[in-house]
Amino acid sequence: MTVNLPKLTPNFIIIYADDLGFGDLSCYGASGIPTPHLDRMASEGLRFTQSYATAATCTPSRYSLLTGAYPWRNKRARILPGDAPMIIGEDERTLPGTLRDSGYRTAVIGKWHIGLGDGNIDWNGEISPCPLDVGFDESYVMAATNDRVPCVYVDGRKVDGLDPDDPISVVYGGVNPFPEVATGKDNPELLSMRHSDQQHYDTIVNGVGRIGFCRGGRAATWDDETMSDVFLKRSKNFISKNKTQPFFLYYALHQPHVPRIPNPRFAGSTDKGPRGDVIAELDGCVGEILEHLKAEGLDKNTVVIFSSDNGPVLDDGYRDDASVKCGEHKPAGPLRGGKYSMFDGGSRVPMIAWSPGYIKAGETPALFSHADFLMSFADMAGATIPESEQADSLEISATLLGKDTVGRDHLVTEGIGSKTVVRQGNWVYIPPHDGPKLFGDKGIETGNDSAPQLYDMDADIGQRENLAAQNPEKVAELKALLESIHGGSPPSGHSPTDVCSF
Ligand code: NG6
Ligand code: CA
Repeated sequence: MTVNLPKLTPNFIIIYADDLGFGDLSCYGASGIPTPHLDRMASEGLRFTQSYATAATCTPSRYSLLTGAYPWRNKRARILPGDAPMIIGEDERTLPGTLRDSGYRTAVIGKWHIGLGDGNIDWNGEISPCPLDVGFDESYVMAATNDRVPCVYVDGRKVDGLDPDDPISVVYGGVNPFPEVATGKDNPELLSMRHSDQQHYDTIVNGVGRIGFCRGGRAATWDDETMSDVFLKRSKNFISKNKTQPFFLYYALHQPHVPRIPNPRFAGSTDKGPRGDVIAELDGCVGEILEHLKAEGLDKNTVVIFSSDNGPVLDDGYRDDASVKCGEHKPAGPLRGGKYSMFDGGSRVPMIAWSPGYIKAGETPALFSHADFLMSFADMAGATIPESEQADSLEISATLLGKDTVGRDHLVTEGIGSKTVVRQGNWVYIPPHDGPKLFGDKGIETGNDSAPQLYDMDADIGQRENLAAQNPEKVAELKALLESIHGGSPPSGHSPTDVCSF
């Protein structure tokens, strides 16, 4: 459908990092990892200090980014295995679908992790549903994460480069059903990357143990070292191809998620080991996209958002020196907790909105939820969404453009297992939860406590002083607010593939 749009309708690009923390960039206070392009993007754009992904893990956050709905509304929105079915319904309102209906060309390039197929996926045939069924015109994705099989790119409905004589089979759970496939468990001598847990010792692909069993698809297997270049090149092509009409690109980076395998150009470029190197690589990608927009004359008419799907983790299953080499660098900055956590380190993430034509440079403390892209972009694109389909998304484009510095009144986030947390103004309320205080051996605080927790984020960004006992009225008010949003308890997204008894 071609629609004549008003001249100033912007293009949109969301560059979404995978597990990048609030403190990982110099423009957010870090000093150990060079991120010159993101720092420049921040100095030319609007730097958010209180923007939140909706969850502390990937699938739930990305589900909200694309649908505008809080993840606990969908009990399948939890960390998905690589063969999980698509969790967005084909008739569900989505951000790309809304923009496509308004005349935009839309693409997702990079990490998907929202599920593919209908539960009985045939990797050797047509994959349906896929991103093309939920609003994207083009799709070039890794199905789940870079530590999960199948380690292939899916181009539209097909695995890219698949040799039909070497079909792919994927199985999750149990014991290895493919005797010819080497696993990290039985063939550790074949591993070139060391392991710290038993979840990443199934199929060995490129010398790295992955979660899940997989055989076949050798010609289609990705090369971890060039993954960044593959997604970047596709993204630049998509931009160039669509320069004469509005477009939306969801460029979903795989860095700095494990396994961290930078291109040799970046290997050793920092003194922080592979985690630092892939952050430097990610920064390079952002720089190239901004340069490319300028070269194509699109920099004044494109809104670029850079953010992350959840907070940081150092050791997430591979011993890659991230903890050892971290030194003084604090991936979550001043925040408590990290990936998986109910504390702010789990879901408060760096976010920069850049658009020389639309957004004045600066910094904003406005409260923003990644669920808000749906309504806010829709408004800028001239689309209207019926109230019944707005989900949890708010039209706060003025906040995104820096004209409003308050943003939301309140928002809900969640730690792993759909454990919800509410923030209103400067207050964060974490309901009582049983469970371990630390997340496995990752050194990350979960936020579990049998007592209610209340923090004043203005006075105590590190959530050190639980003020619940002194403020029973505030606790009651926020408890009631949270329950008015989701009822007594949200559906639990916890599953055996979530790590730890959590
Ligand atoms: C966990 C994996 C972790 C990562 C995560 C998903 C362990 C032992 N395993 O189950 O490595 O893949 O799932 O990350 O932690 S996410 O960013 O996609 O949510
Ligand atoms: Ca993630």
